[in-house]
Amino acid sequence: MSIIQFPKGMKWGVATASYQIEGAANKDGRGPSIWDTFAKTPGKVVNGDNGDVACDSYHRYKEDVEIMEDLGVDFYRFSVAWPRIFPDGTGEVNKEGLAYYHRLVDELLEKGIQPMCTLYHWDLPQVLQDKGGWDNRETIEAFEKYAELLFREFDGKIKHWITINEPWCVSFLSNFIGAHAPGLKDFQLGMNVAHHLLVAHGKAVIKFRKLGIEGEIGYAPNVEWNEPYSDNQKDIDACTRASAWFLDWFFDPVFKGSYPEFLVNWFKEKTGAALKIEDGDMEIINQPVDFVGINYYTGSVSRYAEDEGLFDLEKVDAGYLKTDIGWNIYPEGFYHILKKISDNYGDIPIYITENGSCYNDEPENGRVRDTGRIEYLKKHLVSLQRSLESGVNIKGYLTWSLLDNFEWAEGYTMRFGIVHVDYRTLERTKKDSYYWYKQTIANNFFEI
Ligand code: JJW
Repeated sequence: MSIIQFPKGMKWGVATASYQIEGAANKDGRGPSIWDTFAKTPGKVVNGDNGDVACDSYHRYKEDVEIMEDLGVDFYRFSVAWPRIFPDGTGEVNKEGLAYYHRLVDELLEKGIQPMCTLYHWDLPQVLQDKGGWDNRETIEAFEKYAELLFREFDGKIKHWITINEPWCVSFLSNFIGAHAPGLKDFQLGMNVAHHLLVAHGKAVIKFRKLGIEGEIGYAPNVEWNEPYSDNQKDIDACTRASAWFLDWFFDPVFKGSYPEFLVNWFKEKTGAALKIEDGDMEIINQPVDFVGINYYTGSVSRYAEDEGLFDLEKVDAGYLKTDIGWNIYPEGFYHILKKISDNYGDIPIYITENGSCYNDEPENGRVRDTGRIEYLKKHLVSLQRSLESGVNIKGYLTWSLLDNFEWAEGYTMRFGIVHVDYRTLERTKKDSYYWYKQTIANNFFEI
Protein backbone atom coordinates (compact mmCIF):
# COMPACT_ATOMS: atom_id res chain seq x y z
CA MET A 1 0.00 0.00 0.00
CA SER A 2 1.15 3.52 -0.80
CA ILE A 3 0.01 6.91 0.36
CA ILE A 4 -0.17 9.45 -2.44
CA GLN A 5 0.02 12.83 -0.74
CA PHE A 6 -0.59 16.14 -2.50
CA PRO A 7 1.03 19.42 -1.53
CA LYS A 8 -0.69 21.88 0.72
CA GLY A 9 -2.62 24.37 -1.39
CA MET A 10 -3.33 21.87 -4.16
CA LYS A 11 -6.58 22.90 -5.88
CA TRP A 12 -9.29 20.46 -6.92
CA GLY A 13 -12.12 20.87 -9.34
CA VAL A 14 -14.51 19.55 -11.94
CA ALA A 15 -15.10 20.64 -15.53
CA THR A 16 -17.97 20.88 -18.01
CA ALA A 17 -18.78 22.79 -21.21
CA SER A 18 -21.82 24.77 -22.33
CA TYR A 19 -23.11 22.77 -25.30
CA GLN A 20 -22.53 19.49 -23.49
CA ILE A 21 -24.62 20.27 -20.40
CA GLU A 22 -26.81 23.36 -20.73
CA GLY A 23 -29.64 22.38 -23.03
CA ALA A 24 -32.16 25.24 -23.36
CA ALA A 25 -30.98 25.57 -26.93
CA ASN A 26 -33.69 28.01 -27.95
CA LYS A 27 -34.13 29.75 -24.61
CA ASP A 28 -33.69 33.45 -23.88
CA GLY A 29 -32.41 34.46 -27.27
CA ARG A 30 -29.58 31.94 -27.80
CA GLY A 31 -28.53 31.79 -31.43
CA PRO A 32 -27.58 28.57 -33.24
CA SER A 33 -24.02 27.28 -33.03
CA ILE A 34 -22.06 25.04 -35.36
CA TRP A 35 -22.81 22.14 -33.01
CA ASP A 36 -26.58 22.59 -33.44
CA THR A 37 -26.06 22.42 -37.17
CA PHE A 38 -23.63 19.50 -37.05
CA ALA A 39 -25.71 17.44 -34.60
CA LYS A 40 -28.77 17.89 -36.79
CA THR A 41 -26.93 16.74 -39.89
CA PRO A 42 -27.75 13.03 -40.34
CA GLY A 43 -24.84 10.68 -39.75
CA LYS A 44 -22.62 13.08 -37.81
CA VAL A 45 -23.55 12.17 -34.22
CA VAL A 46 -24.35 8.70 -32.87
CA ASN A 47 -28.13 8.13 -32.65
CA GLY A 48 -28.72 11.59 -34.09
CA ASP A 49 -28.32 12.99 -30.55
CA ASN A 50 -28.03 16.74 -30.01
CA GLY A 51 -27.62 19.27 -27.19
CA ASP A 52 -31.16 20.70 -27.23
CA VAL A 53 -31.83 19.40 -23.71
CA ALA A 54 -28.54 17.77 -22.62
CA CYS A 55 -28.39 17.86 -18.78
CA ASP A 56 -30.65 20.93 -18.68
CA SER A 57 -28.08 22.64 -16.48
CA TYR A 58 -29.37 25.96 -17.79
CA HIS A 59 -32.34 25.38 -15.51
CA ARG A 60 -30.77 23.02 -12.97
CA TYR A 61 -27.57 24.92 -12.26
CA LYS A 62 -28.48 25.41 -8.59
CA GLU A 63 -28.73 21.68 -8.07
CA ASP A 64 -25.40 21.22 -9.88
CA VAL A 65 -23.67 23.86 -7.75
CA GLU A 66 -25.11 22.23 -4.63
CA ILE A 67 -23.56 18.93 -5.73
CA MET A 68 -20.20 20.67 -6.14
CA GLU A 69 -20.49 22.28 -2.74
CA ASP A 70 -21.00 18.82 -1.24
CA LEU A 71 -18.07 17.49 -3.27
CA GLY A 72 -15.84 20.17 -1.77
CA VAL A 73 -14.18 21.45 -4.95
CA ASP A 74 -12.17 24.66 -5.12
CA PHE A 75 -12.88 25.21 -8.83
CA TYR A 76 -15.69 24.77 -11.28
CA ARG A 77 -14.57 25.02 -14.88
CA PHE A 78 -17.47 25.80 -17.24
CA SER A 79 -17.71 27.48 -20.61
CA VAL A 80 -19.79 30.35 -21.90
CA ALA A 81 -21.89 29.71 -24.99
CA TRP A 82 -20.84 32.47 -27.35
CA PRO A 83 -24.22 32.33 -29.20
CA ARG A 84 -26.05 33.08 -25.93
CA ILE A 85 -24.06 36.32 -25.60
CA PHE A 86 -23.89 37.30 -29.27
CA PRO A 87 -26.58 35.37 -31.17
CA ASP A 88 -25.31 37.10 -34.33
CA GLY A 89 -21.68 36.32 -33.49
CA THR A 90 -20.92 39.97 -32.88
CA GLY A 91 -22.78 43.28 -32.53
CA GLU A 92 -25.84 43.28 -30.28
CA VAL A 93 -25.38 41.77 -26.80
CA ASN A 94 -28.10 39.39 -25.60
CA LYS A 95 -28.64 40.49 -21.99
CA GLU A 96 -30.65 37.40 -21.09
CA GLY A 97 -27.77 35.16 -22.06
CA LEU A 98 -25.38 37.17 -19.91
CA ALA A 99 -27.84 37.03 -17.02
CA TYR A 100 -27.66 33.23 -16.97
CA TYR A 101 -23.89 33.29 -16.39
CA HIS A 102 -24.30 35.91 -13.68
CA ARG A 103 -26.78 33.64 -11.91
CA LEU A 104 -24.38 30.71 -12.23
CA VAL A 105 -21.28 32.63 -11.14
CA ASP A 106 -23.07 34.28 -8.21
CA GLU A 107 -24.28 30.89 -7.05
CA LEU A 108 -20.76 29.49 -7.24
CA LEU A 109 -19.23 32.40 -5.35
CA GLU A 110 -21.89 32.16 -2.68
CA LYS A 111 -20.90 28.52 -2.12
CA GLY A 112 -17.18 29.39 -2.04
CA ILE A 113 -16.38 27.79 -5.41
CA GLN A 114 -14.03 29.62 -7.78
CA PRO A 115 -15.34 29.90 -11.33
CA MET A 116 -12.85 29.01 -14.08
CA CYS A 117 -14.34 30.25 -17.31
CA THR A 118 -13.59 28.93 -20.79
CA LEU A 119 -14.44 31.45 -23.48
CA TYR A 120 -14.44 29.06 -26.42
CA HIS A 121 -15.42 25.44 -25.95
CA TRP A 122 -16.46 24.72 -29.52
CA ASP A 123 -19.91 26.31 -29.89
CA LEU A 124 -19.10 28.91 -32.54
CA PRO A 125 -22.11 31.01 -33.62
CA GLN A 126 -23.34 29.48 -36.88
CA VAL A 127 -23.54 32.92 -38.51
CA LEU A 128 -19.76 33.18 -38.20
CA GLN A 129 -19.26 29.73 -39.72
CA ASP A 130 -21.45 30.85 -42.63
CA LYS A 131 -18.76 33.45 -43.32
CA GLY A 132 -15.91 30.92 -43.11
CA GLY A 133 -15.67 30.41 -39.35
CA TRP A 134 -12.15 30.30 -37.93
CA ASP A 135 -10.74 30.28 -41.45
CA ASN A 136 -11.89 33.92 -41.73
CA ARG A 137 -9.84 36.43 -39.77
CA GLU A 138 -13.01 38.39 -39.01
CA THR A 139 -13.79 35.63 -36.50
CA ILE A 140 -10.66 36.66 -34.59
CA GLU A 141 -12.02 40.20 -34.24
CA ALA A 142 -15.42 38.86 -33.20
CA PHE A 143 -13.76 36.67 -30.57
CA GLU A 144 -11.76 39.60 -29.23
CA LYS A 145 -14.96 41.63 -28.77
CA TYR A 146 -16.75 38.70 -27.16
CA ALA A 147 -13.80 38.18 -24.79
CA GLU A 148 -13.66 41.87 -23.92
CA LEU A 149 -17.33 41.94 -23.07
CA LEU A 150 -16.99 39.00 -20.69
CA PHE A 151 -13.82 40.37 -19.09
CA ARG A 152 -15.55 43.67 -18.33
CA GLU A 153 -18.79 42.03 -17.25
CA PHE A 154 -17.21 39.53 -14.85
CA ASP A 155 -14.14 41.44 -13.66
CA GLY A 156 -13.77 40.79 -9.94
CA LYS A 157 -16.07 37.75 -10.08
CA ILE A 158 -14.24 35.37 -12.41
CA LYS A 159 -10.51 35.25 -11.73
CA HIS A 160 -9.48 32.32 -13.91
CA TRP A 161 -9.94 32.54 -17.65
CA ILE A 162 -9.24 30.09 -20.45
CA THR A 163 -9.33 31.46 -23.99
CA ILE A 164 -9.54 28.38 -26.21
CA ASN A 165 -10.27 24.80 -25.23
CA GLU A 166 -8.41 22.09 -27.15
CA PRO A 167 -7.27 24.03 -30.21
CA TRP A 168 -6.16 20.76 -31.86
CA CYS A 169 -9.76 19.50 -31.78
CA VAL A 170 -11.13 22.83 -33.01
CA SER A 171 -8.70 22.91 -35.92
CA PHE A 172 -7.49 19.52 -37.09
CA LEU A 173 -10.15 17.19 -35.68
CA SER A 174 -12.95 19.45 -36.95
CA ASN A 175 -11.52 20.73 -40.24
CA PHE A 176 -9.10 18.02 -41.39
CA ILE A 177 -10.32 14.76 -39.86
CA GLY A 178 -13.89 16.01 -40.02
CA ALA A 179 -15.14 14.21 -36.90
CA HIS A 180 -16.38 17.35 -35.13
CA ALA A 181 -18.23 20.47 -36.24
CA PRO A 182 -18.05 21.90 -38.86
CA GLY A 183 -17.01 18.48 -40.20
CA LEU A 184 -14.61 19.53 -42.96
CA LYS A 185 -11.69 17.55 -44.38
CA ASP A 186 -8.92 19.81 -45.60
CA PHE A 187 -5.47 19.90 -44.03
CA GLN A 188 -4.69 23.45 -45.17
CA LEU A 189 -7.96 24.56 -43.61
CA GLY A 190 -7.08 22.81 -40.34
CA MET A 191 -3.73 24.60 -40.33
CA ASN A 192 -5.33 28.00 -41.00
CA VAL A 193 -7.85 27.47 -38.22
CA ALA A 194 -5.14 26.39 -35.77
CA HIS A 195 -3.17 29.57 -36.52
CA HIS A 196 -6.18 31.86 -36.26
CA LEU A 197 -7.16 30.28 -32.94
CA LEU A 198 -3.72 31.08 -31.57
CA VAL A 199 -3.95 34.66 -32.83
CA ALA A 200 -7.40 34.97 -31.23
CA HIS A 201 -5.97 33.60 -28.00
CA GLY A 202 -3.12 36.15 -28.10
CA LYS A 203 -5.47 39.03 -28.82
CA ALA A 204 -7.66 38.07 -25.86
CA VAL A 205 -4.60 37.94 -23.59
CA ILE A 206 -3.48 41.39 -24.79
CA LYS A 207 -6.98 42.76 -24.15
CA PHE A 208 -7.06 41.17 -20.70
CA ARG A 209 -3.79 42.89 -19.75
CA LYS A 210 -4.77 46.21 -21.29
CA LEU A 211 -8.04 46.29 -19.38
CA GLY A 212 -6.23 45.40 -16.17
CA ILE A 213 -8.59 42.55 -15.40
CA GLU A 214 -8.01 40.94 -12.02
CA GLY A 215 -6.89 37.32 -12.16
CA GLU A 216 -5.18 34.83 -14.44
CA ILE A 217 -5.52 33.88 -18.08
CA GLY A 218 -4.33 30.87 -20.06
CA TYR A 219 -5.46 28.34 -22.66
CA ALA A 220 -6.13 24.61 -22.59
CA PRO A 221 -4.52 22.44 -25.27
CA ASN A 222 -5.27 18.73 -25.36
CA VAL A 223 -2.25 16.49 -25.47
CA GLU A 224 -1.62 12.83 -26.24
CA TRP A 225 1.56 10.88 -25.72
CA ASN A 226 3.14 8.49 -28.19
CA GLU A 227 5.76 6.29 -26.58
CA PRO A 228 8.28 4.88 -29.07
CA TYR A 229 7.91 1.11 -29.43
CA SER A 230 11.67 0.75 -29.54
CA ASP A 231 14.71 2.98 -29.39
CA ASN A 232 15.15 2.71 -33.15
CA GLN A 233 15.51 6.25 -34.43
CA LYS A 234 12.62 5.79 -36.88
CA ASP A 235 10.24 4.86 -34.06
CA ILE A 236 11.44 7.77 -31.96
CA ASP A 237 11.08 10.27 -34.84
CA ALA A 238 7.59 9.08 -35.76
CA CYS A 239 6.48 9.43 -32.14
CA THR A 240 8.11 12.83 -31.83
CA ARG A 241 6.10 14.03 -34.84
CA ALA A 242 2.80 12.61 -33.64
CA SER A 243 3.11 13.96 -30.10
CA ALA A 244 4.31 17.33 -31.39
CA TRP A 245 1.10 17.76 -33.40
CA PHE A 246 -0.63 18.24 -30.05
CA LEU A 247 2.21 19.67 -28.04
CA ASP A 248 4.88 21.66 -29.95
CA TRP A 249 2.43 22.92 -32.57
CA PHE A 250 0.29 24.63 -29.96
CA PHE A 251 3.01 25.46 -27.40
CA ASP A 252 5.98 26.74 -29.43
CA PRO A 253 4.06 29.71 -30.90
CA VAL A 254 2.79 30.77 -27.47
CA PHE A 255 6.00 30.20 -25.51
CA LYS A 256 8.70 30.68 -28.19
CA GLY A 257 6.99 32.81 -30.82
CA SER A 258 7.60 30.33 -33.65
CA TYR A 259 6.22 27.09 -35.08
CA PRO A 260 8.26 23.86 -34.80
CA GLU A 261 10.31 23.89 -38.01
CA PHE A 262 10.59 20.11 -38.35
CA LEU A 263 6.81 19.77 -38.33
CA VAL A 264 6.23 22.72 -40.68
CA ASN A 265 8.56 20.96 -43.14
CA TRP A 266 6.94 17.58 -42.58
CA PHE A 267 3.44 18.97 -43.24
CA LYS A 268 4.66 20.76 -46.37
CA GLU A 269 6.11 17.52 -47.70
CA LYS A 270 3.19 15.30 -46.76
CA THR A 271 0.25 17.54 -47.58
CA GLY A 272 1.56 20.54 -49.49
CA ALA A 273 0.05 22.80 -46.82
CA ALA A 274 1.91 25.91 -45.68
CA LEU A 275 1.43 28.37 -42.86
CA LYS A 276 -0.31 31.62 -43.70
CA ILE A 277 1.12 34.07 -41.20
CA GLU A 278 0.50 37.81 -41.35
CA ASP A 279 2.88 40.45 -40.03
CA GLY A 280 2.66 40.74 -36.28
CA ASP A 281 0.83 37.42 -35.76
CA MET A 282 3.67 35.68 -33.96
CA GLU A 283 4.19 38.61 -31.56
CA ILE A 284 0.48 38.56 -30.78
CA ILE A 285 0.55 34.82 -30.09
CA ASN A 286 3.76 35.01 -28.07
CA GLN A 287 2.14 36.72 -25.04
CA PRO A 288 3.06 35.57 -21.55
CA VAL A 289 0.22 33.52 -20.10
CA ASP A 290 -0.40 33.08 -16.37
CA PHE A 291 -0.92 29.35 -16.63
CA VAL A 292 -1.48 26.61 -19.14
CA GLY A 293 -4.38 24.18 -18.87
CA ILE A 294 -3.63 20.60 -19.85
CA ASN A 295 -6.29 18.18 -21.04
CA TYR A 296 -4.98 14.63 -20.99
CA TYR A 297 -6.91 11.41 -21.58
CA THR A 298 -4.80 8.85 -23.39
CA GLY A 299 -1.60 7.77 -25.09
CA SER A 300 -0.18 4.88 -27.04
CA VAL A 301 2.91 2.89 -27.79
CA SER A 302 3.54 3.64 -31.46
CA ARG A 303 6.08 2.84 -34.14
CA TYR A 304 7.27 3.85 -37.58
CA ALA A 305 5.21 2.53 -40.47
CA GLU A 306 6.07 3.68 -43.98
CA ASP A 307 3.42 5.96 -45.50
CA GLU A 308 0.98 5.20 -42.69
CA GLY A 309 -1.25 8.20 -41.96
CA LEU A 310 0.02 11.73 -41.62
CA PHE A 311 3.15 10.81 -39.66
CA ASP A 312 4.37 7.42 -40.99
CA LEU A 313 3.27 5.97 -37.67
CA GLU A 314 1.08 3.17 -36.43
CA LYS A 315 -0.24 2.62 -32.94
CA VAL A 316 0.70 -0.76 -31.49
CA ASP A 317 -1.83 -2.63 -29.42
CA ALA A 318 0.44 -3.20 -26.46
CA GLY A 319 -2.36 -4.72 -24.39
CA TYR A 320 -3.25 -1.69 -22.32
CA LEU A 321 -6.69 -1.71 -20.76
CA LYS A 322 -9.14 0.56 -22.52
CA THR A 323 -11.98 2.69 -21.23
CA ASP A 324 -15.46 2.23 -22.68
CA ILE A 325 -14.75 4.75 -25.47
CA GLY A 326 -11.83 2.56 -26.59
CA TRP A 327 -9.01 4.84 -25.44
CA ASN A 328 -5.93 3.27 -23.83
CA ILE A 329 -5.44 3.83 -20.15
CA TYR A 330 -1.96 5.28 -20.31
CA PRO A 331 -1.08 7.19 -17.14
CA GLU A 332 2.68 7.05 -17.83
CA GLY A 333 2.02 9.34 -20.79
CA PHE A 334 0.52 11.89 -18.43
CA TYR A 335 3.76 11.93 -16.44
CA HIS A 336 5.98 12.05 -19.54
CA ILE A 337 4.04 14.89 -21.09
CA LEU A 338 3.98 17.00 -17.93
CA LYS A 339 7.73 16.49 -17.55
CA LYS A 340 8.30 17.42 -21.18
CA ILE A 341 6.21 20.60 -20.90
CA SER A 342 8.13 21.65 -17.85
CA ASP A 343 11.51 20.79 -19.44
CA ASN A 344 10.74 22.53 -22.76
CA TYR A 345 8.68 25.53 -21.74
CA GLY A 346 9.89 26.35 -18.27
CA ASP A 347 8.29 26.67 -14.91
CA ILE A 348 4.88 27.68 -16.22
CA PRO A 349 2.05 27.09 -13.71
CA ILE A 350 -0.14 24.21 -14.88
CA TYR A 351 -3.74 23.37 -14.17
CA ILE A 352 -4.94 20.00 -15.32
CA THR A 353 -8.13 21.36 -16.86
CA GLU A 354 -9.40 17.94 -17.99
CA ASN A 355 -8.59 14.35 -17.17
CA GLY A 356 -11.14 11.62 -16.84
CA SER A 357 -12.57 8.47 -18.31
CA CYS A 358 -15.54 6.99 -20.07
CA TYR A 359 -17.33 4.18 -18.26
CA ASN A 360 -20.97 3.57 -19.05
CA ASP A 361 -22.06 2.14 -15.71
CA GLU A 362 -25.75 2.57 -14.87
CA PRO A 363 -27.39 2.90 -11.46
CA GLU A 364 -28.43 -0.32 -9.74
CA ASN A 365 -30.65 0.25 -6.73
CA GLY A 366 -29.57 3.86 -6.70
CA ARG A 367 -25.83 3.12 -6.75
CA VAL A 368 -23.36 3.45 -9.62
CA ARG A 369 -20.36 1.19 -9.03
CA ASP A 370 -17.92 2.77 -11.48
CA THR A 371 -14.79 1.07 -10.21
CA GLY A 372 -13.09 1.52 -13.61
CA ARG A 373 -13.29 5.29 -13.23
CA ILE A 374 -11.85 5.17 -9.69
CA GLU A 375 -8.94 3.06 -10.94
CA TYR A 376 -8.36 5.48 -13.82
CA LEU A 377 -8.36 8.46 -11.46
CA LYS A 378 -5.97 6.77 -9.06
CA LYS A 379 -3.49 5.90 -11.81
CA HIS A 380 -3.53 9.41 -13.26
CA LEU A 381 -3.24 11.06 -9.88
CA VAL A 382 -0.19 8.91 -9.18
CA SER A 383 1.33 10.25 -12.41
CA LEU A 384 0.34 13.75 -11.36
CA GLN A 385 2.05 13.29 -8.03
CA ARG A 386 5.16 11.87 -9.73
CA SER A 387 5.23 15.04 -11.84
CA LEU A 388 4.84 17.25 -8.78
CA GLU A 389 7.61 15.34 -7.05
CA SER A 390 9.77 15.91 -10.16
CA GLY A 391 9.30 19.65 -9.88
CA VAL A 392 6.49 20.27 -12.39
CA ASN A 393 4.60 23.37 -11.29
CA ILE A 394 1.09 21.92 -11.03
CA LYS A 395 -1.41 24.13 -9.25
CA GLY A 396 -4.58 22.14 -9.57
CA TYR A 397 -6.45 19.18 -11.01
CA LEU A 398 -9.93 19.31 -12.51
CA THR A 399 -11.58 16.09 -13.55
CA TRP A 400 -13.76 15.73 -16.62
CA SER A 401 -16.59 15.70 -15.89
CA LEU A 402 -18.97 16.70 -13.14
CA LEU A 403 -21.87 15.19 -15.10
CA ASP A 404 -22.45 12.61 -17.79
CA ASN A 405 -23.14 14.77 -20.82
CA PHE A 406 -23.28 15.18 -24.60
CA GLU A 407 -19.99 13.64 -25.69
CA TRP A 408 -19.85 15.33 -29.11
CA ALA A 409 -19.83 12.86 -32.02
CA GLU A 410 -20.59 10.06 -29.54
CA GLY A 411 -23.80 11.75 -28.43
CA TYR A 412 -25.12 10.49 -25.10
CA THR A 413 -23.63 7.01 -25.50
CA MET A 414 -20.33 7.80 -23.75
CA ARG A 415 -20.43 8.79 -20.08
CA PHE A 416 -17.55 10.71 -18.48
CA GLY A 417 -19.31 12.01 -15.35
CA ILE A 418 -18.64 11.34 -11.71
CA VAL A 419 -22.36 12.06 -11.41
CA HIS A 420 -24.75 9.95 -13.50
CA VAL A 421 -27.47 11.69 -15.49
CA ASP A 422 -30.66 9.90 -16.48
CA TYR A 423 -31.39 11.56 -19.82
CA ARG A 424 -35.14 10.82 -19.59
CA THR A 425 -35.76 12.22 -16.11
CA LEU A 426 -32.60 14.38 -15.86
CA GLU A 427 -32.10 12.94 -12.40
CA ARG A 428 -28.53 13.16 -11.04
CA THR A 429 -27.01 10.19 -9.15
CA LYS A 430 -23.60 10.46 -7.50
CA LYS A 431 -21.37 7.60 -8.61
CA ASP A 432 -18.89 5.68 -6.44
CA SER A 433 -16.13 7.74 -8.11
CA TYR A 434 -17.81 10.89 -6.81
CA TYR A 435 -17.52 9.65 -3.24
CA TRP A 436 -13.94 8.54 -3.84
CA TYR A 437 -13.03 11.97 -5.28
CA LYS A 438 -14.80 13.73 -2.42
CA GLN A 439 -12.73 11.78 0.09
CA THR A 440 -9.51 12.49 -1.82
CA ILE A 441 -10.25 16.21 -1.94
CA ALA A 442 -11.04 16.28 1.77
CA ASN A 443 -7.84 14.37 2.68
CA ASN A 444 -5.55 15.83 0.02
CA PHE A 445 -4.17 12.29 -0.26
CA PHE A 446 -5.35 8.81 -1.14
CA GLU A 447 -4.26 5.27 -0.54
CA ILE A 448 -3.56 2.86 -3.34
C1 JJW B 1 -9.87 12.77 -30.92
C2 JJW B 1 -11.70 10.78 -33.34
C3 JJW B 1 -9.50 9.73 -36.04
C4 JJW B 1 -13.59 16.23 -24.67
C5 JJW B 1 -10.90 12.17 -31.58
C6 JJW B 1 -12.19 12.23 -31.07
C7 JJW B 1 -11.33 10.34 -34.71
C8 JJW B 1 -7.98 9.83 -36.11
C9 JJW B 1 -13.19 14.82 -24.79
N1 JJW B 1 -12.51 17.09 -24.33
O1 JJW B 1 -15.85 16.10 -23.90
C10 JJW B 1 -10.08 13.42 -29.73
N2 JJW B 1 -12.37 14.71 -26.00
O2 JJW B 1 -15.48 18.67 -24.19
C11 JJW B 1 -13.18 18.33 -24.21
N3 JJW B 1 -11.16 15.21 -26.13
O3 JJW B 1 -10.65 11.51 -32.76
C12 JJW B 1 -14.47 18.02 -23.51
N4 JJW B 1 -10.67 14.86 -27.30
O4 JJW B 1 -9.94 10.21 -34.85
C13 JJW B 1 -14.57 16.50 -23.60
C14 JJW B 1 -12.41 12.89 -29.89
C15 JJW B 1 -11.36 13.49 -29.21
C16 JJW B 1 -11.58 14.13 -27.94
C17 JJW B 1 -12.67 14.05 -27.13
